[in-house]
Amino acid sequence: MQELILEFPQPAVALLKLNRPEAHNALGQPLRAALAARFAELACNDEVRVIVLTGNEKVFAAGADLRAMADAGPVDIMLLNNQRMWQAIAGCPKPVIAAVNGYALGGGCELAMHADIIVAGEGAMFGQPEIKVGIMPGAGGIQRLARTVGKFKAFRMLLTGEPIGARDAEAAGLVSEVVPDAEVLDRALALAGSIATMPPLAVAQIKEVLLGGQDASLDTALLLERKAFQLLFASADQKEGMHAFLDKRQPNFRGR
Ligand code: CO8
Repeated sequence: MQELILEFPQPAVALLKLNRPEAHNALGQPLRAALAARFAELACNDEVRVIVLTGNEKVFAAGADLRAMADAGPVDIMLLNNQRMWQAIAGCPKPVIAAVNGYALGGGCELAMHADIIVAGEGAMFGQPEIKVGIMPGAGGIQRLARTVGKFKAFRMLLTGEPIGARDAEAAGLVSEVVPDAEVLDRALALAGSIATMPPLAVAQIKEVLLGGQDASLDTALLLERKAFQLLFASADQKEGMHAFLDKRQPNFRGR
């Protein structure tokens, strides 16, 4: 059985489904490698403009594979070179939408936080329970969580290991929107479809500037934003978008 399923449910949208239901989609090494390979491939596929990442109706992902990690030593963990797989996702230039039903725990919550938009079902649960098994998050679960929900909510989640529900996650800024459980994937695909009609160069610049700017001073980030803004005036899509507006017609963006 394939642990990661790739589908193309609509034009310009790739759908990646985590598929290890017997282990609650635990992110073992083969699944991590498959994710990295698919993200690297989709990043270079000109037919794909948006990537949707999902699990199943019960679980997004329950974290790293505890069965595979229980007896590991530090060198085993180092040799996994996990950062390479995370980098393939973090560095993806195309928008990534996580469609989350059920548990997004540990590495699963970290995976969701690698996305740019998170659509969650009302019953979704987000948490970093690593502390309960004697470790701590190691793939951004501390830094990304704290930068997203702030110090006080992050510490509560990290030090108790207790998950929070979708509504609390939304209030904390960890989720883009909450919808009924049965509508999560459809909503994520609808958002993906809408973004896929946008000019790809502007989409890519927005993603790069937002993420790059988060690590910079405000002045540097504003400079980055200004330069990217100016650069987009070199694109055919800028001319097309503005003239289509003035001509009262739909634009046809070609990514040029
Ligand atoms: N790893 C391996 N197997 C798992 C995992 C997991 N993380 N989570 C669930 N499973 C397995 C169970 O062992 C069980 O298998 P079996 O039927 O063979 O006994 C099956 O999935 C179903 O699980 P449960 O019976 O426990 O299902 P429940 O519905 O009762 O509970 C929970 C669901 C709450 C999700 C529960 O399974 C749970 O707490 N899971 C562990 C969550 C956790 O601790 N995650 C953190 C792991 S550590 C981590 O992620 C560190 C990340 C660092 C870097 C990441 C690199 C990828």
